[in-house]
Amino acid sequence: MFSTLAGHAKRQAGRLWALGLAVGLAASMAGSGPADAHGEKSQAAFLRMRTLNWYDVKWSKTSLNVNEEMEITGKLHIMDAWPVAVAKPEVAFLNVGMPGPVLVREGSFLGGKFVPRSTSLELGKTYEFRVLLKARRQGRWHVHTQLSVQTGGPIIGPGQWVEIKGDMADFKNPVTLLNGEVIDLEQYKIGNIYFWHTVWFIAGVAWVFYWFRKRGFVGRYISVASGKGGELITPLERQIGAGALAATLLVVIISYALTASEFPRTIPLQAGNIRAIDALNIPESPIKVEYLRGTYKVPGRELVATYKITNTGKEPVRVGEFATATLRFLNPDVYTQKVDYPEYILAERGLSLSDNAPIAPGETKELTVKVQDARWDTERLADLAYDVDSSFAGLMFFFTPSGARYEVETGGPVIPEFLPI
Ligand SMILES: [Cu+2]
Repeated sequence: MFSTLAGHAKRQAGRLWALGLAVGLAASMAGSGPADAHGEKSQAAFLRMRTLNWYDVKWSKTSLNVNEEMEITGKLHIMDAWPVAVAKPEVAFLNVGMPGPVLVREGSFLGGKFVPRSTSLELGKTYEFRVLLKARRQGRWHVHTQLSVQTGGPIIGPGQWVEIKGDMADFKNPVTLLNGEVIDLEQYKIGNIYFWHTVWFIAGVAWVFYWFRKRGFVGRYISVASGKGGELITPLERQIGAGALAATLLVVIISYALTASEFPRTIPLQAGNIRAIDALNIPESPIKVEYLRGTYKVPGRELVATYKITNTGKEPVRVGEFATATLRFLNPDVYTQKVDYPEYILAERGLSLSDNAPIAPGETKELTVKVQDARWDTERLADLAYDVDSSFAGLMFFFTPSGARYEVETGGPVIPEFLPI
């Protein structure tokens, strides 16, 4: 009996060792690769898939000089499948995810509206967005779109590498004031702030040193302890204290008056939410999609989902793409041309169908869609098995021969399929 137990333990040890080796190898390989994603990988997969979907995202440039402008444009679909763990985007802010102001945001727009403040977005709607950026710091930066939802946190969009050449010292950020004066926001009045902070800091230090120069702690302690505390402060020192107070008040009053005359009209900080953002008017899709069931492999790089799809339109349609959590899984039969999208989240051959024939007008078809790509795993969507809600969602794109495109939100609960280790 002991010998069988020992044999069993030996086999397990061998297996564990092999597993450990594989994990170690994978970890060291991953560690040496370039850092493509910047935080979003570690977010819960179901939250990434079910909150929102960025699509048609375009970066107007990926290489520019300091002071040169670029824009990121695209569409933002707020998912109907919005999870209960995240507050609805009633207060949300359109942001850009980058390591500090390597580009400055000249303007951002949602539904054509300028949105420097938080906005209110509705579930199930699609919005057009545009972010105008200006290059500031030289280097190679991964620039993401991002929507921050109050109490929910950041939801990170696709990122693209942007190369900035030149020297940050040349950066200018001119802004025209209401009175017509043009200022450079990069430098404006910084000298003034340094000057006044330094003046008062020096005055404070001088005051401490003035009192400290005589007797010090011990001498003063002895004076007070021996009952001679009243003689510690001389009449001259009292006059100097009064003079210092008067000088301080005088400087405050005069500088206040000078500043008020230099800037006679000032306004408080502008704040508050921007409501009534126009959503895109997307005509109702003639394709009805009913999600039936789905599974995904753990560990693995595969999601298989079965749908009942009805085409009520006039043209045959084909499934061309499934987009979720910034990833795009393309059907190579539909996307025959090279797609311009960041490589780390573009699975050009990531989508295959159980039946490749187009869905004819009036036809209802049960179709199994297989999403299969290493990116499903590297972007850690396979980690759905660790989440508290094993369900997915995404946009499915249908294409007609005439070039029309219909996007339909799909998704639902999926069952993990655990592979033997
Ligand atoms: Cu990144």
